[in-house]
Amino acid sequence: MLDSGPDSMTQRTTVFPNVDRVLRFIPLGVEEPRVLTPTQIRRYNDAGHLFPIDIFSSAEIAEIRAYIDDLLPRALAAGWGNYQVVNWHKHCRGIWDIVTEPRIINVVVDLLGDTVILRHSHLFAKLPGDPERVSWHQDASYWPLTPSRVVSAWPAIDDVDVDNSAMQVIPRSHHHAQLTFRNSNATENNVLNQTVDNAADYGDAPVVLEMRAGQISLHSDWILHGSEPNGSNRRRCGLAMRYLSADVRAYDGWNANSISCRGTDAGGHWANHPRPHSEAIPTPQSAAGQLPAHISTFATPEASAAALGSR
Ligand SMILES: O=C(O)CCC(=O)C(=O)O
Repeated sequence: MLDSGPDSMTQRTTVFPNVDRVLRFIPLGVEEPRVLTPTQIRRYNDAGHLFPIDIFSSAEIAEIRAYIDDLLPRALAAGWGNYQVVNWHKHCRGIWDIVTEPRIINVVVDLLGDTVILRHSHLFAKLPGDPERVSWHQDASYWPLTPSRVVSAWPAIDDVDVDNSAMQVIPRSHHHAQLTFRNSNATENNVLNQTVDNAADYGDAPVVLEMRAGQISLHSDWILHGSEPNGSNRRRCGLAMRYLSADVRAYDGWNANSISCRGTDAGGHWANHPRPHSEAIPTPQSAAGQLPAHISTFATPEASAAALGSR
């Protein structure tokens, strides 16, 4: 947990006081969806999430899992933490292929329209016995984007359930737009660094996004969500992939890591990283400054490697 300030009691509403942003949920959905049904689009807009959606066959996801099984120990050996595989679509061909998977983009097109940008990717590999949680938060609160209208797709790389701490959401909380939050405190073991207190007050009862490997969930950048420490002896790995339409604007260089996945970014605002040639992972030194400040350094590579061994 990266404690980003001395005070974890103060309630705040922004970490970007100088950026003028449209901070509310904007309903999504195209008129003639091709993959999602109108009912599913309504459910996404009403509840702020949608799951499970079948994408990868069991053979396909087994191949992806084998790829991650190889990548993760290499990342840990290089000095990265298990929550620090961020934007590796710029370096690793296999990650690029997942985030640009046409069947996933087809789903996202039904929500965002014909132009889809992947803004960033983040592997959430919760290791067996992993003490870290993801405290209740709203993604939009972390990102200097306007209007904040991001769809996250989260493919389950392992089977995810209550026991290995699947992600949970507070349905309908996205209708509240920006909520107050505080800096997380060290005892929370938060992977990130914001915490919304009393999350249950802002929507329906929490829903656990239990899925079979190969399925994806979708969630709005405004929905409250998080996950508990992993008390099981099974890994719980998913790749969070953040999509938006090209008309969204990013500040502070948050347009630098993207891929234009579908359609044309007429304004050229978003970077368009090509498919990497290899699986070369970055060294922590060469990537200095590229990791967003809210990604924890709490899990040491040593602790991660020890836990990984028990998978
Ligand atoms: O994987 C998790 O436990 C949390 C992921 C998350 O916060 C996100 O995808 O926005």
